[in-house]
Order: sequence, then structure tokens, then C-alpha cells
Amino acid sequence: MQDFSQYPLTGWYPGHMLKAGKEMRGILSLVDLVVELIDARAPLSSRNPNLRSMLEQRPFIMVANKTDLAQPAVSKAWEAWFTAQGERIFLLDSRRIANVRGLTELWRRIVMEHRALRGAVRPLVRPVRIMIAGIPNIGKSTLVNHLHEKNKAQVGPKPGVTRQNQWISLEGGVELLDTPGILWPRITTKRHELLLALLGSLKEELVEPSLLAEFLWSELVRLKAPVNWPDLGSSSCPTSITECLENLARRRGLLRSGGVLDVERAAIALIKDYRDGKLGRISFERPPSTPPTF
Ligand SMILES: Nc1nc2c(ncn2[C@@H]2O[C@H](COP(=O)(O)OP(=O)(O)OP(=O)(O)O)[C@@H](O)[C@H]2O)c(=O)[nH]1
Ligand SMILES: [Mg+2]
Repeated sequence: MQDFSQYPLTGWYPGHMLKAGKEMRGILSLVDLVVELIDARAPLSSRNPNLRSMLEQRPFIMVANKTDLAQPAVSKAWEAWFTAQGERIFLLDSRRIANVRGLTELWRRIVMEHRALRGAVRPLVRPVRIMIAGIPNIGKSTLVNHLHEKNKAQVGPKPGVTRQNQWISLEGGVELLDTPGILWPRITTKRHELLLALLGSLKEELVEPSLLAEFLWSELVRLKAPVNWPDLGSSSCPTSITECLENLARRRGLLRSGGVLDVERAAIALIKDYRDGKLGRISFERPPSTPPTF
């Protein structure tokens, strides 16, 4: 595995996340269920390590989102792995409405079961309150909008779109709380940070496209991902990032003045192709003891 530890960490943890994290602690006492969205492509790296300690006995479910960008067999293996650890997990492509149906009913049921277990005798007369949490750009607001026919939450392909908590009432006695995406104060390895950047959860300007493209290429090599290399101008998996970007620049006609290959633009194009799903479905993490499936 290529070593990226020589690059400094960005340490991105802006004020609005600190504030949102504090608010989340306060609001948790008001909610009946916490739903954490994680990224199906990297379920461990996209979990907030601090969230569990804040829950205080509140029921909790993970939703592995963006499954359309992950390898289905790996996502299934993750589902089995988390379930074996006693965690509740649901696989989701939150842009597809059919997959979302039934989700709130499941959540309601979990809340009712939890209340029954804790000896609640009276039925809940107020709406069930559900907090949707997770890292930036993971799809929280997209999911909330699918559950609410009027698309109330603002969404966008960059981190930090939602800046404030927003309660959204659904039919059937459910209130959803859309929250701003938050990271945690200390991400300790550059690899972890680059992975979050690739998933789109780090502010775009913080990581040079050339470095992010190199990280992506090194992951494609590590995972032996079945990329259609000829589409990117290489006959097979290139042996260096330079070769990869030069071939891509040549293929796409990305030139600077004087006919020099524009590898900077090629880096941006490679990242975009990946994020648009054009390099195929790639899972960056596999459950421990699961053999690679490529
Ligand atoms: N491929 C794919 N894209 C998705 C999915 N869900 C959401 N997206 C896209 O991810 C981007 C971010 O979605 P948002 O719903 O704004 O994410 P968020 O978690 O609310 O982000 P913040 O408000 O910044 O924390 C958008 O471009 C969505 O279209 C999914 O299941 N698959
Ligand atoms: Mg949002």
C-alpha cells in the first residue's frame, strides 16, 4: 500500500462543525432514534467515532448509503459483519425512491420495541423523533427529501450544504431532524483524510487534485479494480500516476499552451469520473477476514 504519511494533515474541523456537534449532544435527549448514514464504500472510515458515546441508551441504526457506488457483494458482506457485531444496518441508494420506502416504518418499529423493552406502558402520543446524522455530503438531506414529498432540505454535491438543524414533519407521526454533516476533531492519518476527500466529505480546496488523483490511482492499483483503462487512454493499469494522467490528458485532448499535456486537468477529470461512477463500483474497505472480490 502506498504511503501518504509524508503529506501534512489538513485538520479540517471548521467552527460550524464544532457548534453542530455541541448542539447534537443537546438535542439527543429529545430524539427517540439516531440514524447514522455511513458510506457503503468505506463503512469504517465514514463512521463518527464519537457518536456512540453520546447516545446514552438511545436506539441507533446505521444506514450504509451510496451503495450504487460500492460493490454489491462487499456491501452484503458488511451487512453480515455489522449484524454479527449486534449492530443494526440498512443498505441504501438514497437517490432511488423505491429503496427508501418502508424505512420510516422500520424506524418507528425500532422505537416502539425499544420503549417496550424499557417498560413503557403508555403509547407515545407525540410524533416519533428521529435524528439523521453523518459525515458531510453523505446524503442525509437527499434521504430526508425522499421521505418528504416537498423536498424541503437543500442538497448539493459538496460538503457543508446543510448548516443548521432542521425538523421536518412526515405523515404518519414521524419527525425527522436533518443535521449538518460533521467530522471529528482528530483524523489521525493522511490516508484516512484522503479517503474522506475522495468520498467528497472534505472541503474540495483543501486537497490538491494531483495528490487526490494519486491516492485514487494507488487505491485502484491496490484493489486491482476492474477499470476500463482504454477509456482513460491506457491499454492496461498504468504503472505510475504520471503515466496514468498523461495518457488521460492525451486521450481527452487536455493540453496547455505549446501543446504540453495538462496533467492538472487530467487529475480533476480522473476524480470526477470516479465520483460520477464511471470507473465502476469500488469498495475501499472490506470487513475483516473477507477475501478481496475483484
Ligand atoms: N451516487 C449517490 N449519490 C448520492 C446518494 N445520496 C446522495 N447522493 C448525492 O450526494 C450529494 C450530497 O447529498 P446531500 O443530501 O446534500 O448530503 P448531506 O449529507 O446532506 O451533506 P451536508 O449537508 O453537506 O452534510 C448530492 O450530490 C447527492 O445527489 C446515493 O445514494 N448515491
Ligand atoms: Mg445536508
